[in-house]
Amino acid sequence: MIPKLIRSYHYANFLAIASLLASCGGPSTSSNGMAKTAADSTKKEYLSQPLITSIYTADPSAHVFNGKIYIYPSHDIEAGKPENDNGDHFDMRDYHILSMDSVGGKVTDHGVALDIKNIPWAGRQLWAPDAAYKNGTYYLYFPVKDKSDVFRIGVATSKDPAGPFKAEPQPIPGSFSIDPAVFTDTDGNSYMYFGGIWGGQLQRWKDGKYDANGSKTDLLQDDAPAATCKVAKLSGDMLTFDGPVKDVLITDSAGKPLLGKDHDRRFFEGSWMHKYNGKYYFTYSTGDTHYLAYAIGNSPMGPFTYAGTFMKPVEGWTTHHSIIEDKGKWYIFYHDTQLSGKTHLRNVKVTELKHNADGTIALIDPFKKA
Ligand code: FUB
Repeated sequence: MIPKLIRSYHYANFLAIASLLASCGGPSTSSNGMAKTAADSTKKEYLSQPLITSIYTADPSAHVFNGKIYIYPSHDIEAGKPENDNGDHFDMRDYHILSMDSVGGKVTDHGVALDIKNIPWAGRQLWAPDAAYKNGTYYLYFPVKDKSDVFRIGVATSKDPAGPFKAEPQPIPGSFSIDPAVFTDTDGNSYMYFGGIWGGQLQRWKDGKYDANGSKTDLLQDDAPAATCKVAKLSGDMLTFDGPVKDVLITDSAGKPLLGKDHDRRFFEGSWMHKYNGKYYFTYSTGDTHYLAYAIGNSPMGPFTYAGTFMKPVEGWTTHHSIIEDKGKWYIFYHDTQLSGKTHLRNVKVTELKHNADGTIALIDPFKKA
């Protein structure tokens, strides 16, 4: 069992630990997010290198459009905001879209695709976006706090996958929290997965109502089913939800929902969906334990059975990913803090992802022994 002191620390505490460890030259977390001891600080190298070094980028949502790979990341900046449990220091103000012909090719930064000043309802903090395509239009989905400081999800459109994008005048009705991930199934239906606990405010929402003191509710209790990701089918025009927002149910192998205290396995933020051999793979970050985990189901709406961890903790507090298939290979896009050593100034990376013959995903270690 993880002591309460360890479980309750957040971004700010992590930063101090990460800086300390960076000076020791090793990766910054152990499996529970705490400092590694001298005994396990073997010198390691990064598995892959930042895709771009001219700006800080994070939360990479990758897609193949027109035979090219487009990456829709957050654009991290040093905004000078104090670090706190709400993640106020992640105060991003625009998006840049990256593209490349294939993994390993030249990366192009297409410049500002959407600026917060051009989103009429936005207050602050442009967090992790995603994109989709339908009928000649590209859709950029983005979470941002509204003028009341409540996270909502907006959508912007363009005829070019690299933008610029024009935001709709209002957020998507019924949307809340962060980290939209849009999956289009082989039958043409699209679904949005969204939500993130703690700074992402998911725990403050109950029965469609927002409670600013929601972190004190039963939604984060140890022995209750864990607060979980949300999913909604998208309407034909991709601009609204078509039907109710539902919970993404993640169970153990006995069919029981994962519990709030199950920090190594329960959902925290940063979801993604991919389909492989007819099965639906729901992937996500476990947040304070820093794993990327996956659960497998027979429908895009779930339920999903927890299947394991597929990436060990990266350097930096947050871990956020996307998965694509391109030219017959599968890839995971992710981020760490190699360039800055600071948890809010991240850089995106890519490496290959492998499905095993039994349908499991091979575990990725973002570090290799030197
Ligand atoms: O980039 C801001 C937040 O950090 C994202 O929304 C989370 O997924 C985490 O990566």
